[in-house]
Amino acid sequence: MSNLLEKINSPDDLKQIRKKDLPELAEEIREVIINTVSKTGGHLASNLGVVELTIAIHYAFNAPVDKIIWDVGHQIYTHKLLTGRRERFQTLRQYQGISGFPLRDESIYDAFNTGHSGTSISAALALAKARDVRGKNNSVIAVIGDGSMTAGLSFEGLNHAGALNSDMIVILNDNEMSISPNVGALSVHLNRILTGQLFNKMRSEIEMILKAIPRIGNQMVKFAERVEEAIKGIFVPGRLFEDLGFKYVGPIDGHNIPHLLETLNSVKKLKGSILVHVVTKKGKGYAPAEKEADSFHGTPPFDIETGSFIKKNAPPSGKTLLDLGREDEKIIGITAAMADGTGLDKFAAEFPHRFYDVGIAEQHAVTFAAGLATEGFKPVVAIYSTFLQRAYDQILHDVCIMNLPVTFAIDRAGLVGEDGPTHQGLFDISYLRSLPNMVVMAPKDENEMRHMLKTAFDYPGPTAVRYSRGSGLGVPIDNELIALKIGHAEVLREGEDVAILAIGNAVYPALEAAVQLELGGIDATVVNARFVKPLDAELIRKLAKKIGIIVTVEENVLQGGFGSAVLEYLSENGLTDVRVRRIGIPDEFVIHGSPQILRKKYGLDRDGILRAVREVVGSRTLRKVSVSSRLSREIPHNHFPDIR
Ligand SMILES: Cc1ncc(C[n+]2csc(CCOP(=O)(O)OP(=O)(O)O)c2C)c(N)n1
Repeated sequence: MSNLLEKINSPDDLKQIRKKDLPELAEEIREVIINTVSKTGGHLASNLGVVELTIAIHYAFNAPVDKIIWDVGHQIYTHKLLTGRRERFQTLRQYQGISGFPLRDESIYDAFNTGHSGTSISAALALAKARDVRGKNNSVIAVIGDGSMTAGLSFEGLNHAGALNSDMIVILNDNEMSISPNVGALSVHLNRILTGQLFNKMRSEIEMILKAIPRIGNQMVKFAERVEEAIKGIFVPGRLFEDLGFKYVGPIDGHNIPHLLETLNSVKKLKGSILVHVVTKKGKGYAPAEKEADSFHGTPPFDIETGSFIKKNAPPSGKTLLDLGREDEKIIGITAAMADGTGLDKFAAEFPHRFYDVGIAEQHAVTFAAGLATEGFKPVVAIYSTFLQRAYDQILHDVCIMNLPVTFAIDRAGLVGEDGPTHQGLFDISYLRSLPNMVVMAPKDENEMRHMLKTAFDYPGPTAVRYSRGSGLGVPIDNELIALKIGHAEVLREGEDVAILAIGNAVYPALEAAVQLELGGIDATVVNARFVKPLDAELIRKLAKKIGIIVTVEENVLQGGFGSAVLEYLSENGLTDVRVRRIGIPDEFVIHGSPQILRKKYGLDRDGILRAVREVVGSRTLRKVSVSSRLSREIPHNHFPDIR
């Protein structure tokens, strides 16, 4: 195979490749993507589906003068390979390597940072308007999947763009999949367009056959046309988009480069808002990903030969929600296009009538849950921390003000890692604890998570249980689920020199640090805080008075987080002579990298906690304490397994 890709360092280089060689380039790109993602993990299936489309876009348009905005941005690997990041592609998603998403700081070809669904049309419209104001004539293109098109924000963008009729192009990449098969009326509409195309094909074939019938053939064709007129509304393709003010073009085969080029070269000359409907196959060109596009949507490293994953574990919350669902038929599971990732797929399989995948519609998911709660049900919204951000007003306005018993099962809270700043779950403690009525908890391990979810369902108001990504620490699991006492922490270790108050997955590193501190003559109390809200005020008061030095540890931003809650309590209760050190994420966005590396960077691992405690305890005279190994036996070995 000649190496076409090696010659490409920019879209200008791409344009030197002969059109007839572009399919070969597509195959090379597929090979590089499969090889790299098999080692780094990443969004394989989505990327394999848009190789030809991306080549065609860069061939037809003139980036970076023409602006391309990738919705979600997870499908951007071919774009990266064609825009000067080929040599660094092996570093994909690694700490200090290239990002798996568009980053303006990384390349002039990345016009807008993305990560969450549905932002591309609004952003593209803005770039189009800015262009108009400046009197320029570059193209602006938003590339958006059919899954992301279901996001409310996408419709807001379409609605505004159609009304302004600005010159912009929306390329709808329709693979009939979100992460799982796409859901909702829009997906039915798109499907109908495709069926309509089949109908058109069938129609011309039938027409030919009828015309061939001697004498009555032409009459029958006329009759058929009249029938067709009657059902036209059903089959006018893209009617929805046309009504929203877009010119609809399509559907076209997203793997046929000549056809794509012809279409894109034509539409770039058109005025107004254009929607190009492109049909692709998710996972195209790699059989295991074509077959199981959902498993290969976001994949850990895998074996190319067999397509088996090196490690892929189900989130333990899935089984717990299923167990609780069996106990209480009022529990309703709700997810926003993340049934698999949140483990709700198990619940869905057993209770299909008590489960809703609402599509990429977090706001709707929360208000829908609130409505069900007013009717006496116990909805659980299983969602990732970062995506719940989008539904903040719904949590406030529709759940908390009415004090409704909606449970938020918040997965991927804390450092999520390789997906970078748009995906880290570092804000939920802050944004939830400020809401009246909300109870906020975080378990130290998967066993406690089970009890917390039980606690949540038993509580008559809104609750949030936030836990980190992964399959858990491998601790023993209690069969019986018991509700915890709201607002009560767990003292894991008693020492007199310093009190370490840790929350969630920071608890075990804090315990490990305490073991090390003991070796160095510092005797630490370690508290598993369990609740961010309400805090265990009585315990904190006691520790403040007795020990006088407090270190808080949390995988959340420091502003407004758990440590802030402790400080607020101390300040409001006149406990101001306590020395406090907060460990957490400072006032910055956390880039991509493995959670292990990031924990080290931000001092959230054992050594970081150790250092911080030593600093804050400082020169205070230390008593000699006997070395004990009792705790090290209690700490699970693998408490931050490198799982996804
Ligand atoms: C607001 C938000 N919710 C959920 C996600 C998680 N997510 C990432 S990609 C994806 C599916 C997107 O489907 P589509 O746009 O059709 O792209 P495809 O992967 O099928 O190409 C989802 C649900 C997200 N990125 N943003």
